[in-house]
Amino acid sequence: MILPFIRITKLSKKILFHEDATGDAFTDLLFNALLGFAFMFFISFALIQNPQDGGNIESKAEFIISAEWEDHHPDDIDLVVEDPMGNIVYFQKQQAGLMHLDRDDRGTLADRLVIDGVEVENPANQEVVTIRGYMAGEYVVNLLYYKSNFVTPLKVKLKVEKINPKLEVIFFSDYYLKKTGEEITAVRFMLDNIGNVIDLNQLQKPIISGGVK
Ligand SMILES: [Ca+2]
Ligand SMILES: [Ca+2]
Repeated sequence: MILPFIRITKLSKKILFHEDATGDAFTDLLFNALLGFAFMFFISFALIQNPQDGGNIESKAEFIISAEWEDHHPDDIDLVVEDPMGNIVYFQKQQAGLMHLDRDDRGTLADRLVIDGVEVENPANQEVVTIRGYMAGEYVVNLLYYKSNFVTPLKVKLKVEKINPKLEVIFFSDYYLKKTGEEITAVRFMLDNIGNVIDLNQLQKPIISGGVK
């Protein structure tokens, strides 16, 4: 595709310019530069993808576990989740097995960022763990009160959602956590080998003893 283009530009050059050797060298340089730009232009177009062709980020999750507490609240709640293989995901290990901690929400800490010189705040307090592929057995979902700033208990809303084949809330409950270091088992859920929830219970199982951080 490039060769015919070269021939055309050389021809145009002869038709348009009748100059001496110095001028000819200059026009050669000029046309080579133009040719270079034309080539880069062509490559740029070749690399542009149709937005409908791809580039989609596949967000695959089978289960989503979320903990939410009051907006603008400075306290830090952590999710700690253990899978049937004993993998544990939490703030110090954000990926374990097929589980992923999407964000360690630390209350109001790190909720502010500066965009173009303007400070923007995300007031939401929400911590989310996604389970991207399930296995048969029991998952344990714990809440850890990492940082308490007040004497009144903090209300935390915990939700477990099953994504496929259709979105379904398999567990939802509110908890009141009282003090720094407190770790409670919010729910345990048992899956069969095709991802059906076959048991739910709240037998307590500390995963991070003493609430270390
Ligand atoms: Ca947290
Ligand atoms: Ca927050």
